[in-house]
Amino acid sequence: MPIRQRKIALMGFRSVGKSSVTIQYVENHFVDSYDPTIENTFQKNHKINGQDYVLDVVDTAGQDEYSILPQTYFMSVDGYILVYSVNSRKSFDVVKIIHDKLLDMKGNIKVPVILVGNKRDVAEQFPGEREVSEDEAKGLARKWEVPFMETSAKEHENLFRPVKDIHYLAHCTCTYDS
Ligand SMILES: Nc1nc2c(ncn2[C@@H]2O[C@H](COP(=O)(O)OP(=O)(O)O)[C@@H](O)[C@H]2O)c(=O)[nH]1
Ligand SMILES: [Mg+2]
Repeated sequence: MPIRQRKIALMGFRSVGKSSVTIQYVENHFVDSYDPTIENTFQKNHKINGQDYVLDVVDTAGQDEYSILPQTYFMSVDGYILVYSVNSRKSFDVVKIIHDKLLDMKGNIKVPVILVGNKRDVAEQFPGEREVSEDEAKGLARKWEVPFMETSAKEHENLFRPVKDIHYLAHCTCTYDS
């Protein structure tokens, strides 16, 4: 079978851990400080049900509520991992805005998205710092009809669920406006 190539972009507010999740996922280690302004693409190979996939994982520099998303994020990306951090309400608001923009640009077709609440370890250690409950995020994911998980890039927690979820992203049939 020929190798299939898919491109997946991590998007979200600054400092939520997009780069940490990406590097933990692709290279299996935690980086404590990573240049927050750069965008990088990593490659990871996966075998899913006997099919080889090469995933291009785009770790974007981050967005805020005012960001104008570049065309390339719509045209060539197969699936999106929208990351917020469980100790930042603002970052949760930002993923909602990004999701709206994606739907808008794609003409409201179903956009393949995974919702990820990172820094779960912080909320476990300091419950008072949690600003977004798991239930609330589950509710949003249900509304969007997308997979959701809380992760910790630091504790390497739940980062292998994306393999299953990437299966979901990789099998979405995306239609692009030409
Ligand atoms: N405690 C904790 N810190 C994290 C986690 N993920 C990232 N960080 C820290 O949060 C800061 C921002 O992470 P980074 O990956 O650069 O965020 P990005 O701007 O979204 O790419 C860094 O200091 C990371 O070490 C996590 O799961 N738990
Ligand atoms: Mg980053």
